Amino acid sequence: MSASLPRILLTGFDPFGGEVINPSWETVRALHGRRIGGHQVVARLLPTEFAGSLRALKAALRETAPTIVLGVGQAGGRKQLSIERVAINVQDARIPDNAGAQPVDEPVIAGGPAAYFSTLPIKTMLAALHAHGLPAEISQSAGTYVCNHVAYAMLHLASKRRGVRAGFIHIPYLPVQAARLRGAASMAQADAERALEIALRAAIGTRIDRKLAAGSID
Ligand code: PCA
Repeated sequence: MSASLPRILLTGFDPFGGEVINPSWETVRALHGRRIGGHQVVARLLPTEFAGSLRALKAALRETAPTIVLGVGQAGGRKQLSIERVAINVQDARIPDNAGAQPVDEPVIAGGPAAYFSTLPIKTMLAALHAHGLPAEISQSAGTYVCNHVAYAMLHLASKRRGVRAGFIHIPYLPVQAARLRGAASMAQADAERALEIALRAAIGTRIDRKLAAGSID
């Protein structure tokens, strides 16, 4: 790690739910060490576990002292890259996590606010992706599984550190996963890597987000 450059912490997850790879880790590990917009990227793997992910996240934050934290996760079935707007203070697991835990209707942080909004300029990031011909959307829910859990905790921890901005992006399956799943949407790893780089560059260069309609009615 360069001592002089500000750092971006990028996190990805290990495989879960019967998969043998997770596109989030494959993508962020490929960006590890890259320089983006005068920042150095540091990638860290988080386990797909409610408790373990937060332990690993806290250690990574301590170790890297980033100015930007971007969590990345797999959202199997989504058709395009999803920039998450919000993380909510709930854990409601449809399947057990990789440690066998299956919390239902528990808070991520007892006594914490109901939700945190991303502190990255999500609309500017979206517009940058579209301008580069990459399919992306704003997502109004990061779910209630480990990704939402990590996104909420990141935003909670970042809210206590001056000058630290945080957000979360879900990416679709990789083609190699979709080939087995017959009909599932996918995004090539090279596109996902390029998309994260473009989104991060947009985030670094923008303090005040633009207003751009990207809501949903469902
Ligand atoms: N996706 C899961 C957890 C780990 C991952 O990559 C989720 O969306 O919650």
